Amino acid sequence: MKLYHAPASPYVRKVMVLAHETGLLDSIDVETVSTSPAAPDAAVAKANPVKKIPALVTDDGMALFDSPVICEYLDSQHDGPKMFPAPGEARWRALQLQAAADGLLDAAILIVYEGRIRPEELRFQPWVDAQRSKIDGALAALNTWSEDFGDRIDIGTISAACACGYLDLRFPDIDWRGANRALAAWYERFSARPSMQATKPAG
Ligand code: GSF
Repeated sequence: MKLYHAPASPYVRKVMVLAHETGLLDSIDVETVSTSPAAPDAAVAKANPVKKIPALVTDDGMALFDSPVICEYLDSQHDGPKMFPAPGEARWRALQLQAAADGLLDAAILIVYEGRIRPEELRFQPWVDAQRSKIDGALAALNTWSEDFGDRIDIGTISAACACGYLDLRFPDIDWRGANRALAAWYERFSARPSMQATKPAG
């Protein structure tokens, strides 16, 4: 399988952490690309009409996106403990957690692009503030839920960890730990996992 990849992408990291946890890493050929709304990568655009990474091309030529779909596909390709629980309460909790973490990342990425792509004179602070409010709301939910995470490893906790790691990478000025102590304590333990250490983005 070919994975279109960028080391700093938190959504790509979700896929890579799951691949580590499920023993699928050796079956994935990683192709590192650089893509942005202002300069989409042509190969990515062939695999994903939305022109975003991660995008996966399976061994039988199927092009899959976005990270939830790619992660669920990978989870169908191994015989170990599943990262997507079977239908029922545990599954809905894991998918709900993934959705909150992805929503945090979606808001964070929009702030990054506002600053990286939009010319300074066109930037709109109320827009940035609105995205920051979404990040804070998602963090509060993750913090509440994290009290029951225990040692759970599934698509939800993987997504939550990648979201926390992204804030450290791109928003070092946000002290998310101060207002979310339960989440911070959980993340301290979870981020020590080999799968997290092996996929830690360079600063
Ligand atoms: C979001 C991926 C995404 O925004 C997913 O995979 O879950 N819902 C998707 N990827 C960014 C790169 S990143 O910063 O993670 C991306 O491809 N941006 C390029 C663009 O054109 O938006």
